[in-house]
Amino acid sequence: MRLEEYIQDSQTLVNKRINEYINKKESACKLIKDAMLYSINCGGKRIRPTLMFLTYEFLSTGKKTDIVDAAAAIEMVHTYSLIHDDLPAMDNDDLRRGKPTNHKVFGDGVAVLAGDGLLTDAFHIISSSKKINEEKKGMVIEILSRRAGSSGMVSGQTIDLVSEGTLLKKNSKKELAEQLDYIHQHKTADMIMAACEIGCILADKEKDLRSISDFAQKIGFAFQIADDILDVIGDKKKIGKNGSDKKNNKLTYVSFYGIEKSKELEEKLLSESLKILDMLDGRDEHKKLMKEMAYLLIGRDR
Ligand code: GRG
Repeated sequence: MRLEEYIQDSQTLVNKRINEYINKKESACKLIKDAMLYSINCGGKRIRPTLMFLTYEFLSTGKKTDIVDAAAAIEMVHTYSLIHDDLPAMDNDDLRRGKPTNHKVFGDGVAVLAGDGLLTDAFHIISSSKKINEEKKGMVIEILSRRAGSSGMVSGQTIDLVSEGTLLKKNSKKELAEQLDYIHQHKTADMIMAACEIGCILADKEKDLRSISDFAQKIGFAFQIADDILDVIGDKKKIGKNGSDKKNNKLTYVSFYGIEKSKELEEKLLSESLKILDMLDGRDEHKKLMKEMAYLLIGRDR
């Protein structure tokens, strides 16, 4: 199977499951369902669900549909984070996924609640799943809540938020470099790690968890460096948002290391991640797709 087909198939599956799940809610009010589905249906590459499916299928003989509830959950958590990130109190962006941001359409208050709804329901879709076995549910929830919560993405976002204007302050170079890695690790890499770790756990391959985490951490970092580069040199239409890092005086790889060095770091992380994959046993077809996915994350065709 070609990677494009694999991604499309993953997108279709996850979109269908999230829409079905939200539409079916009887006591949820129409406004919150509309606001949640607006951001879900605004596009989005579904990178995290695709990585979860790939890791699962690489390490087991199962198929995507077995774990669709976990894949839907991680996309719901991701979409919540984007809605909140775009709010005036955070990045104050008008465009996301090429469309007006949630708060531009529904107002700030409803956008906060749409994010809250997606986050909370993500844990409900897992806990009420008829497909994930009971023992595994606890493990999946533990990983997702740890990587998305205050030990993970929320702290990355917090430091990112308060780092605005940091470049103007007198922090030492070493402190800034540490702060930058902290942001990239937690804001971005943690959710990529959660996707692959959950795929690995659901495949019943705890023995491979360390290697899968390392692989995911490297591609997660590389993905964020690529995003920093795109914010500066990317085609606004293609990336579906206006570059706002410079405007917000953000500490990014590009602002700290410059474009050339950022590209070098991205390449190094990519090649290290591929070496980790090479040491793992699994279905060859999926290993190949995972490698292609790693290239795609940094915006390169293989
Ligand atoms: C609000 C707690 C909280 C966290 C927000 C995801 C995030 C953290 C902020 C968004 C800004 C940003 C550049 C984050 C880095 C991760 C990243 C590149 C997100 C965009 O993910 P994609 O490219 O987006 O997968 P799509 O739209 O394709 O889903």
